[in-house]
Amino acid sequence: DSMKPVVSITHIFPDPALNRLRERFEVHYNDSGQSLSAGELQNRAAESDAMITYLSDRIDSEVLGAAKNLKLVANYGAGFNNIDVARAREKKIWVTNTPGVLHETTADLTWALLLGIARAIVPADRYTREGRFDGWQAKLFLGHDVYGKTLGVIGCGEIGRAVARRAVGFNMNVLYCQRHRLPEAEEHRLNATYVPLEQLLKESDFVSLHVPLTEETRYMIRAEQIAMMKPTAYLINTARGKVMDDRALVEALRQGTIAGAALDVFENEPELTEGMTALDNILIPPHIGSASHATRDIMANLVADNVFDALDGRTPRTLVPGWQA
Ligand code: 8YV
Repeated sequence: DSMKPVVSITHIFPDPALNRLRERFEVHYNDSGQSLSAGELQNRAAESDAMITYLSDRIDSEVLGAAKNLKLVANYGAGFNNIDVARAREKKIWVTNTPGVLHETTADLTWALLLGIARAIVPADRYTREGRFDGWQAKLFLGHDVYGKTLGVIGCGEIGRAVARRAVGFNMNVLYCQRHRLPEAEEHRLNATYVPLEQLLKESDFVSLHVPLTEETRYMIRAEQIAMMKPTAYLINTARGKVMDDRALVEALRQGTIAGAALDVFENEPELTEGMTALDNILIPPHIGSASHATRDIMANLVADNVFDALDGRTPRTLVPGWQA
């Protein structure tokens, strides 16, 4: 039915939300598993009433410029650094993301990485699988303790706070830094202390990144910042790759400047920085922070809700901050 509004989905999308959309709209679904090219994104923008995008789609001024009836770009994810929000706003195209639904799952993964790297779970597992375990040894895979240590949370939004909250059970001292001091972060359940970045880097045993990628946060962690950390400390990035300099990290891990790192996101994702895979003190899952069955369905349903809002003439429920401003 050519009268139905067109909704383009640029990448693999969960079935329950996909089916909801198909009941009402003409859905152009890219289920190839490959990202669309810039030219293809422009074609989608030209033909669609709403577009559902994911982090690898660059929704820049050219793509937005091709739009004719486009009312909404609905990003399947909390981060939306892939979208030129200012340009969209100029063109009166709404932009939404998925806040409020994936922070707990991403905090779970952050803790899986934190514990996993501190106790060398992956190399230890590999050792057993390789048939090398020939009896208990006092010095086999010695790691560092987690309980009672200091956790530094950089960026205390909903993900950072969910990470900090989990630290209470490990009896940790929590430091946080971000643009503004945050009374919620100091409430009893978190008991986090606001400190400058430099102090957080110097005093933390685990440093975890939870800032969005913006002009302010791009490359905020470079060689100089890594050098401030303790030689026994670990760095965890489940935020965005370009918040840090991965080459400086690889070099620091080689030199023993810090004890280890865990990255769920990469500077030039999906490419890896040279030398990364040769290191044993780094964990590198493939951007799976929000990847639980339940959370991905909830995210996709929120994306669909935003599409229904926009195409039924309501203001979408989770506009990105820049759009509301
Ligand atoms: C998304 C993420 O799955 O929410 C984010 O910012 O990085 C992930 O949860 C990914 O961005 C796909 O769009």
